[in-house]
Amino acid sequence: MLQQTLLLLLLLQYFTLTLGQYEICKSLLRTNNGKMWEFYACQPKSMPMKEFTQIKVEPPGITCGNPPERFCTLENPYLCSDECDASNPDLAHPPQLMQDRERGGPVTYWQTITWRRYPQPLLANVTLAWNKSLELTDDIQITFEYGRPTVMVLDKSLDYGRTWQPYQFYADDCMDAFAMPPKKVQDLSTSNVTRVICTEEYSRWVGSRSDKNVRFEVRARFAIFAGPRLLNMDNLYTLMESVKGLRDFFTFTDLRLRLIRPALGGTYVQRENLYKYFYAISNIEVPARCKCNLHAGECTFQDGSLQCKCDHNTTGQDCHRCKSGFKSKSWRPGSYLPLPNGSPNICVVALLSFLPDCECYGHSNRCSYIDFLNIVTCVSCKHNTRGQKCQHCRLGYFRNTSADLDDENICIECNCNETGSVHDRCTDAGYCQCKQGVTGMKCEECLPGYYWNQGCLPNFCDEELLLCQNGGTCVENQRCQCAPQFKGVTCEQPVCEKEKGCDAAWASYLSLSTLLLCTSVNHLTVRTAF
Ligand SMILES: *[C@@H]1O[C@H](CO)[C@@H](O)[C@H](O)[C@H]1NC(C)=O
Ligand SMILES: *[C@@H]1O[C@H](CO)[C@@H](O)[C@H](O)[C@H]1NC(C)=O
Ligand SMILES: *[C@@H]1O[C@H](CO)[C@@H](O)[C@H](O)[C@H]1NC(C)=O
Ligand SMILES: *[C@@H]1O[C@H](CO)[C@@H](O)[C@H](O)[C@H]1NC(C)=O
Ligand SMILES: *[C@@H]1O[C@H](CO)[C@@H](O)[C@H](O)[C@H]1NC(C)=O
Ligand SMILES: *[C@@H]1O[C@H](CO)[C@@H](O)[C@H](O)[C@H]1NC(C)=O
Ligand SMILES: [Ca+2]
Repeated sequence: MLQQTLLLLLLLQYFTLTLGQYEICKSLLRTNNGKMWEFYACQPKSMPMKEFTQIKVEPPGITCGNPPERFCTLENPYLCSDECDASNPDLAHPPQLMQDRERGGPVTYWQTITWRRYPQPLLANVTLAWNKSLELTDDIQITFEYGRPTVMVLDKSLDYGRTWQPYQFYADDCMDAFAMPPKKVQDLSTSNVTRVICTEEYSRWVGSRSDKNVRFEVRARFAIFAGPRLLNMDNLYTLMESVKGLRDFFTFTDLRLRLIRPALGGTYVQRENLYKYFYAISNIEVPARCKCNLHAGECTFQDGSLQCKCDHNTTGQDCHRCKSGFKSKSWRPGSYLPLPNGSPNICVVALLSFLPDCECYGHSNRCSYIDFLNIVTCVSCKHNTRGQKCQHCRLGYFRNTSADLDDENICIECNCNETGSVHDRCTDAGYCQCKQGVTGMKCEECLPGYYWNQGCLPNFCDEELLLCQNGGTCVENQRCQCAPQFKGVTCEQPVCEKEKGCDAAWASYLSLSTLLLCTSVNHLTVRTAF
């Protein structure tokens, strides 16, 4: 009897999580006016995502078996018969054994080298990538053989691995490892359910292989809203819409396990037998669904990537855009509310205005009728467009000819160089009108024979003009740098040309002494005169 009740409860739990709501995106209704579609918010089913994972382990050489290596176990450290050998399929422990299906066969696992370099830390990263935004639907469960790590961090990324943030810290002593007080998910409440905590639940040595799993608790977090048996999922869905950051908390594109210290089997590391310390993971379970913004009921694996099968005239990997031609309103995600079917927030054709023929290619949703011209024209065209149908680009912009007319980025800024161009407008092909001597699409370069100085000025001197005289050199096409004995714009004047005594000195290269000589000769001359 008790067993039956338990089974029923388990079944109920299973059904609420898997069958649930929001399964279909639309249905065909018969009405007095004929058939018509009715649309609903919809999301794909939860799947075991481990099958679609790209797994990477770091640093290189962390996987055991190259060269072959012996290891011992914590339970019986003196029985060191096990061997890891990457070249022997029966004894190899490559990373893909974390995601294989064992189907009741022997347990297969990835294993690292042992901690033979103690006291250097034994660090390893396991990165799981999906190239797709996913939403957790149940606990992440990582199964460790030969003991769970005593210090570890689970990180997540929301941007395909560009940036990372901690998801949960794990340690046998949180204060010691991370200076964080230990918490349990049961300590969380509705106000702080998205708090990143450090937990000691999954890191302690339990003396046997009985508890192998490390969890990231999703079910227990859901239970804070939906009750211990997750019967009130409506409440969870309602809060998903209203509590800031709640949906994002369960969203990710990549996960990373940072393994920091292996199982010790006791309080201290025994230096005399370091072969019993290593990491071994046999399975990583990630139950999740594709994030499709409530615009898809299915998610498929094609061309090596998960892909939402977008409905509601949306498109994109996460159904995060309106299809072209359906942009009369801006895109919005579907909503879980109102219960039970939610709001689909579909993308609609750009033809919904009351005025006839109000076509603005999605750059405006308002038209006005101009009486004396007898035309309907779009008003307040957005995205830098203008024109009766928002079909032209504003001055200072040009049209991207490969983009659809309803593309938000159809108009590209001319971006003419302020100093080099006549004005900020450009041709249909994006060419700016340049001032004299200036060239380049944006008028940012000088023609040959010109140099840049607040625009392009004709070269004063250059190798062809050979303007600098008497051994002077041309500096940046702008001025002559004269040899010491000469001056003038083109170095045409000797430095002390009137003094006879300088004649001989001009041949000399010593300018300072030349000057001194000139002055002393001067004095001399004056004195002799008296
Ligand atoms: C693991 O990843 C972190 C960044 O998340 C990086 O700082 C660290 O160096 C990596 N560790 C190893 C052993 O590659
Ligand atoms: C990621 O997915 C997108 C969209 O499906 C695809 O275009 C891209 O090539 C994928 N990238 C990788 C690295 O698989
Ligand atoms: C979350 O909030 C509850 C009370 O609302 C508090 O008792 C608990 O300590 C908080 N948990 C964390 C991890 O801050
Ligand atoms: C999407 O557009 C097509 C073509 O106009 C239409 O038949 C279909 O009903 C639309 N679907 C949705 C969900 O709006
Ligand atoms: C023009 O539009 C196409 C298609 O949307 C796009 O791939 C391309 O990058 C755009 N070109 C520029 C210069 O923005
Ligand atoms: C204009 O072009 C010049 C020369 O290439 C460059 O130094 C300057 O930064 C440009 N000005 C702007 C606003 O881009
Ligand atoms: Ca396995």
